[in-house]
Amino acid sequence: MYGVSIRESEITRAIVKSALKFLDEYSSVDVAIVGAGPSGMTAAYYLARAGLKTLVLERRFSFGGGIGGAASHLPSIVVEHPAAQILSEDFNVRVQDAGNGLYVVDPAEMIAKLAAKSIDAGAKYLLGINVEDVIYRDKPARIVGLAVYWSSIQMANIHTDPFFIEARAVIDATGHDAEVVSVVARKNPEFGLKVPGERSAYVDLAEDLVVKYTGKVMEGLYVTGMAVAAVYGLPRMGPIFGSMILSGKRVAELVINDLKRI
Ligand code: 48H
Repeated sequence: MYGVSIRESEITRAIVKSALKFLDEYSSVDVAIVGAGPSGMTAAYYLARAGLKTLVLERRFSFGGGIGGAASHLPSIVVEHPAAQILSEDFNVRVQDAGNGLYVVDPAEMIAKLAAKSIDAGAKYLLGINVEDVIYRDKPARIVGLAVYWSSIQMANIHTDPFFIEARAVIDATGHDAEVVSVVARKNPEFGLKVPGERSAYVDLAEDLVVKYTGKVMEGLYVTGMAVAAVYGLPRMGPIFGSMILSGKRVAELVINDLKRI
């Protein structure tokens, strides 16, 4: 074909060699981010840019989380200041002034550029991976990694033991259900974590509080994005995404600062 003869087994070897090299290299990372939604991808960009070995684990085969389906499936994402400026300046996303302090961006562009910018900064993504549990240590209590398996296995509903990824910091960016913090709260009650779930909508309050409460929930475990609202019982904000960007940036700054001190 095109002057080259392709052996089927060589295709297999190329896949297996490169995939295993990747999994080998990334079985231990500085930061594991669970979820490739707006907060997770934003965090990935700043963490990778700071030189940290950053891996994003996403259960779907696609980027973006809630960005794509954004405002009731209408193709516009609303953000406010200063997230609009951050999207424009750091991610090169085109931002349109919609008046009243609001700005509109194209969801497809936002997904593509958050992904591309974070990858160009050095972040790695593993798509189609479901995070089902954490690895912990006691004395002192801390989270030191994740237990994961392929999403297809989860969908097939057949039991398989997970494999492990060690991380100096784990970030829960799983959105409304705060899945990582929830599993720690359920399986390790001695750590005292609770996930009360988010409250009803109150945009002004929600946008500020989600950013304010972004951060460490216990040693080794951080929370960003909508998961913050679930963990701290904060109001939701509906189809406005400024706090997701600010929260992702903030968690990255906190993790960078903490990891520098260790
Ligand atoms: C692997 C997982 C797992 C798992 C989930 O929902 P997201 O977009 O999350 P955020 O917090 O970055 O953004 C929230 C925003 O999209 C939103 O919903 C808003 C602003 N709502 C306001 C309102 O009032 O409703 O993305 C989370 C990602 C998704 O892609 C999931 O597939 C993924 O995390 N994920 N990946 N293992 N256990 N759980």
